[in-house]
Amino acid sequence: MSLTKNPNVLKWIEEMTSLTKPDKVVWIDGSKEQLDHLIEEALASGEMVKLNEDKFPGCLYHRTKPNDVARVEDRTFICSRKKENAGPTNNWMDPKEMYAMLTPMYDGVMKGRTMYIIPYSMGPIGSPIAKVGVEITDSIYVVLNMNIMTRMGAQAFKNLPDDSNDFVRGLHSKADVDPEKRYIVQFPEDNTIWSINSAYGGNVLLGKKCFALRIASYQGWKEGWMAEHMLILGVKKPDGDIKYITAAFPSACGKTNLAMLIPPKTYKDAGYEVFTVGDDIAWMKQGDDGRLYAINPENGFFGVAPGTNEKSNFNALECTKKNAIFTNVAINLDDMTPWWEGLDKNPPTNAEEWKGAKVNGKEFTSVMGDDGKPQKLAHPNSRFTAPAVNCPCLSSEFNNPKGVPVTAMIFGGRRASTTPLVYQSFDWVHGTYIGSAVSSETTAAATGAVGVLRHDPMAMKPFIGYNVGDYWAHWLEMGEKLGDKAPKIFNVNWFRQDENGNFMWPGFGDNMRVLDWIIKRCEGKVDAVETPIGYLPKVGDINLTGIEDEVTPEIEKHLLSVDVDLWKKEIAEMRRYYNDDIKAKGGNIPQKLYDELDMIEERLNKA
Ligand code: GTP
Ligand code: SPV
Ligand code: MN
Repeated sequence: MSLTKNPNVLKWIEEMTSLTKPDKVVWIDGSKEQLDHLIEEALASGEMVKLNEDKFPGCLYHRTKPNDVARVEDRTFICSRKKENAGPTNNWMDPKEMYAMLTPMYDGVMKGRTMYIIPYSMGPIGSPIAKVGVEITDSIYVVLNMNIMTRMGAQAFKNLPDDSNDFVRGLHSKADVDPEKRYIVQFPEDNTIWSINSAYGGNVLLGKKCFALRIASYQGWKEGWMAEHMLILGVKKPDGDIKYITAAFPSACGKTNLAMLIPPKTYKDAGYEVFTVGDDIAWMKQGDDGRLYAINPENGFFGVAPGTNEKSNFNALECTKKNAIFTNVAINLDDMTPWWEGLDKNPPTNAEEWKGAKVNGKEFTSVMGDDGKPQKLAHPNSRFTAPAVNCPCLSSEFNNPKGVPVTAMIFGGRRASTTPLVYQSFDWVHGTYIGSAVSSETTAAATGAVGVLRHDPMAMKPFIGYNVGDYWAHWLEMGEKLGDKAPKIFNVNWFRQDENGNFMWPGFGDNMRVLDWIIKRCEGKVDAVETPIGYLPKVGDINLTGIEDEVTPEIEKHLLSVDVDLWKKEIAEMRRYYNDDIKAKGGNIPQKLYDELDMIEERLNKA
């Protein structure tokens, strides 16, 4: 029985059904009975494994194919009608050709399978910023994850008037999970996503990267709002006032960790608290008062498991304790609990690693992989899917349909050298330049080499659904619209290393000290040093109470220094990037960004 009368939805479903030819069609209404039944089915088929009901009530385990463990950027396409609208950061194919190539692959792909139709809302039901999607899939894993990550089921259609065509059509089939035939395709002008031959996370939970970033960034450009790869957090100060901050870091560079930060003792004692609104995606619109308001379109967290422990991210660990799904971690067979590197120092001795091989944990860590490194029990991009309601520090504004007002925006990445701990842009235009200049050492969140420095503008390189030049111009337009109510823009780097490759900044909870400086800057309560690259903290203005032993005056100076020679190289590389990687390949870089580049270079030459 269908859950809507909307003729546009029904017509599309009819077309997709006759294309994929499932044995059975099931509308996901979101009821507990229906979900319980699906879980039973997935347990019976082995698709999901039940974890320890006492220690991890309602939690499930899932293993993907070893060739299907991360986003596949080389197989991800933006199919706008004109190639120049996809721009230099995206793979492109003519939509007609793409549909023609994929249609035979979908033809009859669901024979012998059940088609699940998942209506979902990105954003709180009733929010003027929220949008509706419908995902068709042949995977129960997708249904169960979408149930955590979105507001799913019949409720979603409350946000879609019966005559509306404003919903995103997502078609997913795991097909044969053949990596050679894997395609993740966005058709921004059709509000459509087609994903085939994967059953992993960001490739198949179509509400997340495909809709909430690639399609939504395009919609935001057309409709005058922003969809960004940003966490949203609130810092409550001792005076009770809460300041909201968003931060864009590339995949696996610390968004979930910062979003759920626990302040160090000196801040807790003073009365500071941190609340999580979102850990990955922000949709932002100008409010009636002229300020920028942010909602988290998601309803759960799809977080990196390795490295998550009681000390590094207590709140994230708490999130995973009930009704969560674990993907590609290891299982301790003694008590059916999940395990990953960095959870604790006791790898299970009777375990199954992420590929399913039975291992003795202590012995296993001495087995060498193809890369010549000791094998891990959990895949480096193994993840937990956890309901937002589990989060001990979830913001009371999480479901606020208006969103939260943004005071500051932060960019960052993994940079072993060059980039200081924190600096502030001179203004919005300079901040936009800083966003365009984000680069970071690659991680396991996407397939390909790890640890290579690459440009990742606004941490959105894999997610901008249109021409990056137009995207930067849209940032500048938003700044003009917001005027003096625009959030202040900062850059941070938690990953600066010493000559032995050790991180120089303790990070995690101690990042609160940097947030404190950022807030004080926004309030005009602290001075700064004007440098060629922006405003830096004066030595002594970052509160180091309690970590003086770790962050010695020498380290502090180093973290807050601008090495003019390194920065001249950085600027030369940016000019090369703008010219060769963007402009020469069809990106229309706004003149204002070139002007910023010139001004920074001039300041560096004078320094
Ligand atoms: P996506 O979900 O892929 O978008 O990732 P994310 O940006 O949410 O990254 P996450 O918070 O999951 O962190 C990824 C990795 O960075 C984990 O291994 C963390 O332990 C590590 N990390 C996070 N914050 C810090 C920090 O302040 N310092 C250091 N050294 N490592 C950090
Ligand atoms: C990321 O890679 O930025 C993620 C995980 O948040 S995924 O959903 O796979 O994109
Ligand atoms: Mn992400």
